[in-house]
Amino acid sequence: MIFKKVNKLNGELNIPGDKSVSHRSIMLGSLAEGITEVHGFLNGADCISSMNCFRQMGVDIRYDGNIVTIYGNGLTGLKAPAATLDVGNSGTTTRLMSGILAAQPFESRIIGDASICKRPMKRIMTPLRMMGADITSELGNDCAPLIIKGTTLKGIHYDSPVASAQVKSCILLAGLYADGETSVTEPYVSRNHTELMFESFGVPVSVSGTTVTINAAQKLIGQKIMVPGDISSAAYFIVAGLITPNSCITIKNVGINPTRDGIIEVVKKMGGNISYSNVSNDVGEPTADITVRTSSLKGCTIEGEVIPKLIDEIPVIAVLACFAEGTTVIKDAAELKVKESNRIDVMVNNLSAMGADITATEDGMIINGGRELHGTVIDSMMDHRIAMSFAIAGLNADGETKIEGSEVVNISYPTFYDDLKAMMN
Ligand code: SPQ
Repeated sequence: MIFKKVNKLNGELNIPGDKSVSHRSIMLGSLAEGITEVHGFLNGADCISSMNCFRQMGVDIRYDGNIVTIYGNGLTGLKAPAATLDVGNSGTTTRLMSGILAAQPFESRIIGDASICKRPMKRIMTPLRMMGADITSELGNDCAPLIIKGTTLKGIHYDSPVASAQVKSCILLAGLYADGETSVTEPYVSRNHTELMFESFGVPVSVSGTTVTINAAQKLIGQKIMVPGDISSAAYFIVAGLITPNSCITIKNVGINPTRDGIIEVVKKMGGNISYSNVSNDVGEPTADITVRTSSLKGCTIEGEVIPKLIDEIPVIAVLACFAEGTTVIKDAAELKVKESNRIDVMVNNLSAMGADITATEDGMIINGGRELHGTVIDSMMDHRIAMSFAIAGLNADGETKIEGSEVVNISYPTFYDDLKAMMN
């Protein structure tokens, strides 16, 4: 796919459903009693992987392209899958589902694509084993394929070395089945969609600072879930509206959960013209329409507790920083190295190739903004967030920006290019 400079972007759009919430709706709906109806489900490859895995375990999940209807099997009703569970490219499916599988009365095997087979699984294997789980990495490299022999679990307290919602959620899902109390403390609060959804399915959750505690559940009760628009997907349009001349973009019904809204905080700190309207707290996850306008931006430092609140937006924030006056420093973000690609190296190499002044550090990057970008060939490394970030950079660079592997946006935002094109009219 090729991108060229545009001189304006204007319009309104509805962003697809939140990926994190969509995954969790499939998992909790499958474990619930009764029917769970999911509105606004993200029809992206990762969430479809979750759906197919639970179908393989005997859950009747129907999707008409609009509403997902899950006829839950109850906490103890999953069936042994007849074949290996394939999670595709989805880290969330791998890690969250492992917590559930650890407690089932059957053995399962998880595989995924080349990227999944390189992502670290020790971070979930360690706490799950502390709970009594039998989980092994088939190749002995602490990565997938994983073999999980379900067994009886006991509650633990786990001090997580990383702020990771996938680690936290894996332990909490295992905790639904564990004997006694299960709690997780994180260095900083990570996204809390699992906790919010537990509460709505009838599982009490207690939160104190960065510690979350639950007890074994008796049952989950099927729910109606309204999935908000994904702020991680909205981020590309937020940045596009800020850096492209003569632009005004309104993104409707975006999830603004305070554990996910770090990009808004950063945009405000950089002096961006961004505002909320139609703020709603009605449906479990808060939402708002977000409007952005072309802005003069200044660099800033992004570090500490805001990092887990914008971890997936850092690639596109790096693009934003190239269009700000002065220096932007991103720290405490070493987690970027273990995503679908090494997002520090891939951003630094590709933005450097476009002419940006950007340097990689151990746990982030330093960007001196204000240099003109020029088009080049970008290898997406089959990472959806890299492809979308460089589409936005390409619309603001001289010459042609060619993105290889551009189809990878299917993972989280299948209609991304169409939605972007609609802003150019
Ligand atoms: O599911 P996957 O592949 O891990 O997806 C990513 C993404 O960019 O879409 C990360 F690469 O999002 C993660 C996110 O980084 C989704 C997630 C969740 O739903 O719980 C939590 C974050 O990961 P982590 O490792 O910080 O818990």
